[in-house]
Amino acid sequence: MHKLKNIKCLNKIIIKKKIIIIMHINPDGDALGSSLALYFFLKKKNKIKIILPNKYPESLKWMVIKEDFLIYKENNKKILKIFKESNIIFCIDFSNLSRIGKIKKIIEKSTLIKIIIDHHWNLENFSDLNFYDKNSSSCSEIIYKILNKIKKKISKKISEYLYTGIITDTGSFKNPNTNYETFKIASNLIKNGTDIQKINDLIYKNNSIEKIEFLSFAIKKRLVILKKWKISYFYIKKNDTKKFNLSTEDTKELLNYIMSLKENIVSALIIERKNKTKISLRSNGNFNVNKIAKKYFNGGGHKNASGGYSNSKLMETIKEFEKNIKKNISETNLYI
Ligand SMILES: [Mn+2]
Repeated sequence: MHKLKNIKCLNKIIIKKKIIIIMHINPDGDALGSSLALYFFLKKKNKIKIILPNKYPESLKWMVIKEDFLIYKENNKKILKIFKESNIIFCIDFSNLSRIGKIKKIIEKSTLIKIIIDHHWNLENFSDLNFYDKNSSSCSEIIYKILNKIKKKISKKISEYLYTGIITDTGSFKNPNTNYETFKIASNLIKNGTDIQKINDLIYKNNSIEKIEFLSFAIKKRLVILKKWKISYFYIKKNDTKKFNLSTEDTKELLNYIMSLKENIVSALIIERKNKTKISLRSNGNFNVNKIAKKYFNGGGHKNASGGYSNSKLMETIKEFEKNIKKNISETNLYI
């Protein structure tokens, strides 16, 4: 990972090229932050387009730029043309083609140079060059390391995008993916001029009334706490977010509320989608949710944070989830 050879190779090929930067579906702060940091870094010497499979959440609108930004759902013909004319494609914050919706087919057929920069667990072998580190807190952290090795001074603007990526993916340095390197890099980004107060306000003081109303609804109607088992979870039905004019990305932070419950072992967010049910799992201490995600939900991740999906309906998935978690908690004899 981050072999000097790879970085030198990258440095050679990123001049006078037509470049596509693409991020995963339902983009988050890290996907947008690392993509935009890379965009501003490459912009002087290359022509670049940033492509999103679907729209970003309203709460992250402040990160978005007007030019060179295309959403697949609204510009699919134009995007096909861009793919034909480009030389390089950067896959940012994903390394599995299942994460980009319909664009998957275009990338599979394309002969462009494909470069992965990512930290997710499910790396797929489709690229020509990889900057992959599943122990990295965020994609932004990896991009920082690359830019730092290329030895260009990292501007304030780029630093702020990377800082945003790091704090959103680590939950402001609270999640288990936070480590010594994360703080070291964040501190360098602050040294480069990042206005931490401004970024914190944009992220944490940016709630809409709808979001607070949704939170209140979810706590009243969609929260299950199994006290005896120290399990708590939210389940979200297909139309729940629509009623509040929100996207699925806006449900993510529900997990933070239940993770803060004293002595909680497992927290989950179970979301009904079109043809499947998505599940995000978090645990405290030694309980390994990665195993659960792998074994029962076609997924994976890390010991304390992982996710997956089920092809069953919402209520069936909830049943499966409860059954399997209870079984595993009993087996590991965690507290009984
Ligand atoms: Mn990320």
